[in-house]
Amino acid sequence: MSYVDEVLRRVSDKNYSEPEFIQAVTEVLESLRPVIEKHEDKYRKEALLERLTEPDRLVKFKVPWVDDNGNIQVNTGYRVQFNNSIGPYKGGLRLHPSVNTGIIKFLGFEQVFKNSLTGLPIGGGKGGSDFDPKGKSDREVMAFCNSFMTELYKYIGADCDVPAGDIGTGAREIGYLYGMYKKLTGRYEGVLTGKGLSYGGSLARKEATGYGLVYITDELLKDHNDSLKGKEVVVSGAGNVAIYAIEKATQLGAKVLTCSDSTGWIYDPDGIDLELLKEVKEEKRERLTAYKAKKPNAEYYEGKGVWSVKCDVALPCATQNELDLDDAKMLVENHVLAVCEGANMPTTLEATEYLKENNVYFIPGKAANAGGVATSALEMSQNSERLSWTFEEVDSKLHGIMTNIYKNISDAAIRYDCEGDYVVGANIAGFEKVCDAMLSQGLY
Ligand code: NDP
Ligand code: 2IT
Repeated sequence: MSYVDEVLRRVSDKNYSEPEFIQAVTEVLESLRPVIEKHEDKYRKEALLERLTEPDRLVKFKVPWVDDNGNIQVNTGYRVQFNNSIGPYKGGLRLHPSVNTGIIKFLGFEQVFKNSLTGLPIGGGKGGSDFDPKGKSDREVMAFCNSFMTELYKYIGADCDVPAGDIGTGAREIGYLYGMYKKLTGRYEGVLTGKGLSYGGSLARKEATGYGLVYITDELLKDHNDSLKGKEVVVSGAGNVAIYAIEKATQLGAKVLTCSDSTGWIYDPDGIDLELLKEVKEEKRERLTAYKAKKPNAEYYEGKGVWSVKCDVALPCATQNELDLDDAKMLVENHVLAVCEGANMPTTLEATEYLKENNVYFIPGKAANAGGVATSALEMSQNSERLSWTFEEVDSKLHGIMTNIYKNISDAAIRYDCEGDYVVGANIAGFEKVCDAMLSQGLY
């Protein structure tokens, strides 16, 4: 049996109750076949793939807090420190009821390759909790964050592990977490990113993931003698990534027709009204029905459905496995040109295969959404030198990083005779640096 098959079987057997983790590992190892085959004996002897697919450590802890009715609630907190061979662990904290060990491990594993692709010195980590911030008062969110940090602070630090935002964790949550970290340790350091601008945050971090996604999408189209200008774009999600992807796509001359949340979706024939969307989601934390109420010309539908809308470019920006084979078939039938992932692993393995077979350009999340964590690393640099850069400075560095990622994943695919396969390109380009660093540092 080939080394890749051996390790895939081992990972599936060992982690049988973690389907998302198995899915993420399968996608990466399948792409790495040509690289591994070249050095099969050496890598097997080094147990390189076993070491790569086993996190350095995973902490799981109790998070008790008191709700507004005086009742005690108990959630589970997680932090996975997956691989720090190229830099301190870095990755977000997800607060969503669906969070479990397998979800956190899949996200941590993806983060290792994504962070490598940024070209910056950051390793891979992820964390979170099954706590749901939706519908909670600010006081309840603070009570949860305080309790979460009283355990998490033992494992993190500016030079060791630097968490940030993800689903359900935005500026409000990062602020409460930072306050408690400071109180517990007495240290004012860049231990979290996505901080507010008044206490060490970076300009353009809020916009970075969505902007970066659109920069790389535009780069892809330009490489194929096209551009985003005049394109019709379908976006899923209505959170941090979706909002700033809509903003940048609109600035570059595209028309964004949709957005969605977990209860329904909007089709706006005039193009999504960004100011209204920000008011509904960022300020008032409302459902998308509030968008429809203020914009009668838009259509609102319950459930999922954005992939049925005819478009040139699709940007999934909500959550994992939100774009399945049936959705891919609808997109292909409607002649979609490109699918670029703003979320982490939003496209199922079958849907990805179908899109690629039908010549749809496809950029996987670990490359397409890397602008967020890259800008987090820029926030860490600013904190270390105790300076703040301007919006333009950070944004232009972000643009440069995304252009570079596109070039690297495109070149890696060409080197392995897979021109245009950006999944293979991203996995190989991300892997090469981590592999080299792991082998250089010996067994640890
Ligand atoms: P937010 O919490 O800001 O927004 C998430 C959006 O997706 C909301 O509209 C939410 O709807 C929707 N959503 C979440 N879960 C589901 C679900 N199970 N079914 C349907 N809709 C869902 O998160 P972000 O925008 O930060 O994150 C979106 C994606 O991007 C995630 O996959 C995240 O891992 C990834 N990502 C985020 C980065 C960042 O910098 N924030 C960086 C790189 C990747 P509702 O409010 O109704 O739950
Ligand atoms: O998935 C991701 O890359 C993030 N949620 C951002 C992580 C970070 O450290 O900024």
